Amino acid sequence: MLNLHDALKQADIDPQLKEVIGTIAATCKSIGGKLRGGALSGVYGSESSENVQGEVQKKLDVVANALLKKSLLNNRHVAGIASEEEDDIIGGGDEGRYLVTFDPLDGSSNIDINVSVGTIFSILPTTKPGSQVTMDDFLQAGNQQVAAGYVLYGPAITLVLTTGQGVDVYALDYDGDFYQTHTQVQVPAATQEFAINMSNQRFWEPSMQNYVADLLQGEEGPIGKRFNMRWVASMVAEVHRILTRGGIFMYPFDNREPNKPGKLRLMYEGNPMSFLIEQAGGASSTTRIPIMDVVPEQIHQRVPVILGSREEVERVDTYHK
Ligand code: AHM
Ligand code: MG
Repeated sequence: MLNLHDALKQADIDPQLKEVIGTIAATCKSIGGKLRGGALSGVYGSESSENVQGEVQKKLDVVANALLKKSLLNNRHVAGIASEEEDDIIGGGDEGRYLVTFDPLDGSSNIDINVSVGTIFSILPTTKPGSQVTMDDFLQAGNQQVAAGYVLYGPAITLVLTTGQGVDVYALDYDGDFYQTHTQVQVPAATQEFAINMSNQRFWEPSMQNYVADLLQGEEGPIGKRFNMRWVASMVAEVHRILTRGGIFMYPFDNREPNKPGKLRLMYEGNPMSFLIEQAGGASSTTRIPIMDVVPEQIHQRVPVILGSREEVERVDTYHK
């Protein structure tokens, strides 16, 4: 069985990019170690601080962010980082050719209850190698990503990675190495399973309300098939389920806070997950355009996220035409 190091060795990508991916994987092992210890690791509970988006930070949000920040800024190939838990971008080495954006601990509401959470990352090329990074360097559309992935801290710790040549899955073994368990994962085009937080129903746009109402009508409705529903409230777990057996995940626009177009963030959640899903043959959309075509205006920008099995994502787009 190939470990991550040997799999990257064989990959036809820039050696510097391999080192950046290696750094992220190694750091996620440490984050996984903290989660394994649960309450014994002292990472349950909240901090008194809020992040830049006004969300109360969990202790593990802060710990995971600090670990990734330190290891990535120590990697000379990293020109800069942006994190869901940092107010601003942070410059790295002048010689670095890669920018890393990440959500250090996604699904924070699940930490204290011992349910799956994850780390999500996206790697972009620098637009001006050799000079200090600026915000403009980061504000690239998702279609510029050179790699993306996540680590799911569930019953197994799983790394899922794309470098634009399909999607590979690795499991963390007891000896501390990630080993490749699946290559070229494919999302089935059709599905009978959807994921959405139904408690927000009244805040959605009418077209989204209509689509979900039709899903609920099952074989008696216009879609003509029965659907099952799942909601883990950890995007990493939902995307992993979809990569494994298909499905559609939706965190659409809602008018609870009209100045925020959705809950999820483009640079740390929307783009990397869309890159993975599309590399596995699935689709992603804001309901209007492909997520990876959105040109970001702000680093912490939010975006409506619809992704998963192609047939269903296309159906959502049709409801919004
Ligand atoms: P977080 O980055 O603060 O953890 O928020 C993102 C998470 C996603 O993992 C998940 O899909 C969503 O928020 C769940 O939101 P809700 O609690 O509204 O159902
Ligand atoms: Mg998140």
